[in-house]
Amino acid sequence: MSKWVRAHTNIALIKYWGKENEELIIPKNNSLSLTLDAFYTDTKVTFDATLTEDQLVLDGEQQASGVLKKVSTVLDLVREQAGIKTFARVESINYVPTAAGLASSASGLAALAGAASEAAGLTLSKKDLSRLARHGSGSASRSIFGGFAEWEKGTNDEDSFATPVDDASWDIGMLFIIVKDAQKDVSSRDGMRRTVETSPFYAGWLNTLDQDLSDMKQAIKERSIKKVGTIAERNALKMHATTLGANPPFTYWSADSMKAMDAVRSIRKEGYDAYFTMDAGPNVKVICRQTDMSAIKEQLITYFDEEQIISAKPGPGIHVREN
Ligand code: FM0
Repeated sequence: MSKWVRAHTNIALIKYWGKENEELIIPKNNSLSLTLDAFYTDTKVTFDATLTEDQLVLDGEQQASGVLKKVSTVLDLVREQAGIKTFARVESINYVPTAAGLASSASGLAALAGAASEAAGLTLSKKDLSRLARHGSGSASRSIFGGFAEWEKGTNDEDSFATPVDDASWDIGMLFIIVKDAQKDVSSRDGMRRTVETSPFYAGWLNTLDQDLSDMKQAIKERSIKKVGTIAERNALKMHATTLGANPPFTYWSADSMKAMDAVRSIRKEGYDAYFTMDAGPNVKVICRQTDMSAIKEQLITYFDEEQIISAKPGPGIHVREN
């Protein structure tokens, strides 16, 4: 009997944005993230000789074969390593506190890497699990680890993987602001490709990354929310600036994203250390002290409905689910 494996999502403080090698998912730059407790995926894989194709049952619903591309990429690598010839049934449950539209490829593909290798009887190191998850989705490479993790870009399949940076067992947390006015979708995969290929600002993004990354590592060492937040906010704004220079241009920001960023700036003026970051969608994440989270949430619900705000703390790395 194969086991259920749980992986938590992560949010990058230094963003991954752009691939050096599209096929192997080797990134242009190192990235650094915080794994969170509030959002996670449980996955179980069963290799089954009676199947005629790979199957994905997500939250109880069988998915069309079109969405299976990333899943089959990971399964193929596991089959190759384990000498398995059969297709697999993948059962997956996404745990998201509300209907947040936070479908997470990071937790999903990390859990799949863990569950598939477990079902195949492979005993992979964390490093090799991270490499495997990377093939599904780049950001998934970081969800193998709890706390802060850095994905070292490397140059090839062997040396591109995440490593733990700090267990985040200090006073840091994140509030998610789930906005309601979703923008037209550009997937992160398509968005980063278009930006690399066409945005004149992309070079500027890459130029400042090493500095942001080393500043961030120092800030984490110092356990300084002020510094971690300031660097993360700056890094996210730079990433989002590159999309405006793309051809055709695009943005992940909606009117409510702007409202959320303004709210965070106002809360900061009131004396709280609160900083925002955003990914390839309109939701806004607020970096702050865990001990300030309820006070900051009180302020945020003067701008948004209470159910739009979700509190998260640092979360654990990938593990077999206990039950
Ligand atoms: O997480 O093409 O992993 O560092 O979330 O599957 O490798 O979905 F803000 C964007 C995540 C990108 C930043 O990209 O892309 C980050 C982002 P894939 P992902």
